[in-house]
Amino acid sequence: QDRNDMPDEGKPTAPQGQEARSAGDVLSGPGVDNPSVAEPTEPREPAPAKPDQEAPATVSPTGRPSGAGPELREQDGEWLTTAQGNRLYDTDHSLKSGARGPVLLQDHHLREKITHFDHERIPERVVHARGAAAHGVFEGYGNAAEVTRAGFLKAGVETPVFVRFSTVLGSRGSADTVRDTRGFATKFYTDEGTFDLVGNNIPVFFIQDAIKFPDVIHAGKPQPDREIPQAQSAHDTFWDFVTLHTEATHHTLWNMSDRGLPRSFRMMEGFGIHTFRLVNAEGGTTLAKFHWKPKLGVHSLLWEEAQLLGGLDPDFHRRDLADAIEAGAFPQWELGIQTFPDTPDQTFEGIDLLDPTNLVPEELAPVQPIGLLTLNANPTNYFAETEQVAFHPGHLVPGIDVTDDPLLTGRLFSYLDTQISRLGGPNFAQIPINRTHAPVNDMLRDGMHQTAVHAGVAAYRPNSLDGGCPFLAGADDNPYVEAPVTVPEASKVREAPETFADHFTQPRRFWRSMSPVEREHIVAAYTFELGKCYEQAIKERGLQVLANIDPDLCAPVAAGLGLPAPEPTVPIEDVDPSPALSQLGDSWPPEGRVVGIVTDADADLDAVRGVQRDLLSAGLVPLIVAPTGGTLGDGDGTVDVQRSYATARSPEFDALLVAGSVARGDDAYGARDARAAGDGAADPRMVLMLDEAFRHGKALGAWPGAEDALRTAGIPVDAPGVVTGGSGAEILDELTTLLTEHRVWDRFPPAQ
Ligand code: HDD
Repeated sequence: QDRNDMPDEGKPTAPQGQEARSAGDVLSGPGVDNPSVAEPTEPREPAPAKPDQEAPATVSPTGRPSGAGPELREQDGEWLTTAQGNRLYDTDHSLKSGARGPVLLQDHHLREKITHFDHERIPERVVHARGAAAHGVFEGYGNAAEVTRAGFLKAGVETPVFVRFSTVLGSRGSADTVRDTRGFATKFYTDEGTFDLVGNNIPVFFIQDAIKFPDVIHAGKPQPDREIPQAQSAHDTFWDFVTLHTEATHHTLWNMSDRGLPRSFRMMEGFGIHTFRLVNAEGGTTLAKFHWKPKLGVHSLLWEEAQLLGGLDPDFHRRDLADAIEAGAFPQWELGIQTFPDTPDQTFEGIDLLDPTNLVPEELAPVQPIGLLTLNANPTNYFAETEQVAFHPGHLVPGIDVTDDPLLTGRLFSYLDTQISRLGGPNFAQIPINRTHAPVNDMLRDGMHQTAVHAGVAAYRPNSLDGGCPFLAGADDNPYVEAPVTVPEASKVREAPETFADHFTQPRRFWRSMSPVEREHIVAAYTFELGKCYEQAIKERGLQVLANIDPDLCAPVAAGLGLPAPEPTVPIEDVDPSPALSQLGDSWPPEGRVVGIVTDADADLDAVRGVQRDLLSAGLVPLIVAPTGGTLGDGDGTVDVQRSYATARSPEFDALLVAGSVARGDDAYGARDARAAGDGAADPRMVLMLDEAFRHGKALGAWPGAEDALRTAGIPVDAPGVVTGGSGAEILDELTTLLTEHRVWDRFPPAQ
């Protein structure tokens, strides 16, 4: 209905002293034959930006270790307000017509609060949905100048970083300790723009060409009919894919090894995987692979621990990272590079450097450390920072360029594309955690969630209205330069090079580089995973792949599945092992290791406090375990309990020291457990904890006088890694030494 058709009494009336304009007036304007309305003909001066609207802003929370400054916190003043800043006097009751009457639609606060809540979630990442992150700093050693002109690698340059670790397959709420690859993505906020190194804790990838990425992920994610299983590879579609696409064999073998079950994000290596092209100040190029080497060494959980933790503490890894940083035990990694001459064939010692299912053994090309990463601050807000951070392998800085690895090329497309739907539009670079620390002067305008208020009228260049700016960098300004390498002239084809065809030699090298106990774990993992498949044909195909890696790997898995071991269908050629691939055989700093001190109110509490102090000053984390929570002792000499019998379980601890008895707790559980009859009987929960810790190869010690507690729990006190019989200090010393090797490996009988 036209407004003019309204009856007179419904028409708006003109404010006093003004004439109401007719519809004809409103419609007049440029192009309408009405000389009384003038069209502007002179270009207008742009309105100057207000000081707080300068755009795009370069301030970022990462400039401050805590992650957010007051200007970014979006919270100010003492009063609870609406999003528009109107003070509220009540937020717990809807506006109603009388206390028992209907809720009124006019309640803006109610509608705003619920509407905002309804839209709190954004789509989770299609892969790597579950993650945890931290802020830190990277310092270059200055020794990479010969191969790259990247400014952040120069000696002493400190660059803020944000690092996100993740699992690949699970949803955002899945457990941390599942068997999976871990993401290791680092954002360097360098002066020359942002550099993202988006890697994993495994140096090779499942596929050789990005076009297969949707397929491998469809196969690994929960099956589409029932959405089962969550965050696990032990199912038919995953094994169907990786046995039909044998290029996945190498990565799958790493997943089945201890690398699939990291003890901590702090104890993982990281790899850039692809071969990159480094460019030095003279334009000379070198091929390189990036490595992160953790100062604490590479260590893993046992499968049983990982499974227990899935229920006991699904946040085990994120908690471990956040606790360590909060306690000041800042995790550190050295960034290293393996370098290779940039030859036309892009191979090294016969290894195709463009094939991301290949690694180059460190014995052939040593990893040269070029800088140090320290994570020193937890995020302030998970959603704002960890969830909204957007990585992209195409975020490069001068001196680091890409190669023609077909997996990398596809990634260069995918990451930008995914942020647009995940973060709701093309302006995700303006989200505080994603803001570069370098000045930005781009021609990107408008779009969903545009928060910059751009001044000027000429969003193009050159122009004659905004001074022709911005200017283009010249050769002396170290601009972003793609290395002008020659692209071979060839026909357009959809095929892989012949050098991508060998899928078994590199996995065989990995298998043959493992220690006996690591091999035992791999055999157990394949037996479990293939054993969980329903389809017989998939199990048989899985065994065929294993036979082609090495019949010695295939035979015990076949035995476990109750199937015959097939003959290999490829020649089983010898390959030199690479000792660097094994996690065992060295020792590492025990810092940050968790030592449970099992004690009780009757123990020598002064001595317990002494142990706590010694462990803390050695950089370890002592946790007091006692029958119930609260405080032991009274007066000045009290000890706070961190874990009770009801909350303590073995996988949380790297070592246990019994400094008291393990007698039945008098909480509800202890009191009613029929097996714990009589005063002084061992508490079944402590028996279980000590038994598990022993089976899992944890260092165990008993304080003088507490050896009986171990015996009561059925622990053979003369077994390797069980420390009794010395002074308290000696026992502690020995436990700490045992921790430098992560586990008491001698307790595991060598595999047959
Ligand atoms: Fe990817 C996320 C690592 C291949 C497509 N990837 C993502 C993350 C990591 C990796 C660590 C999480 C980043 C974060 O914490 O936000 N991806 C890798 C590595 C690969 C790899 C090391 C091979 C060497 N990825 C790969 C391919 C494709 C993708 C071949 C697509 C063709 N990856 C994505 C993605 C994600 C992603 C869909 C999901 C969320 C995101 O990007 O930001 O675009």
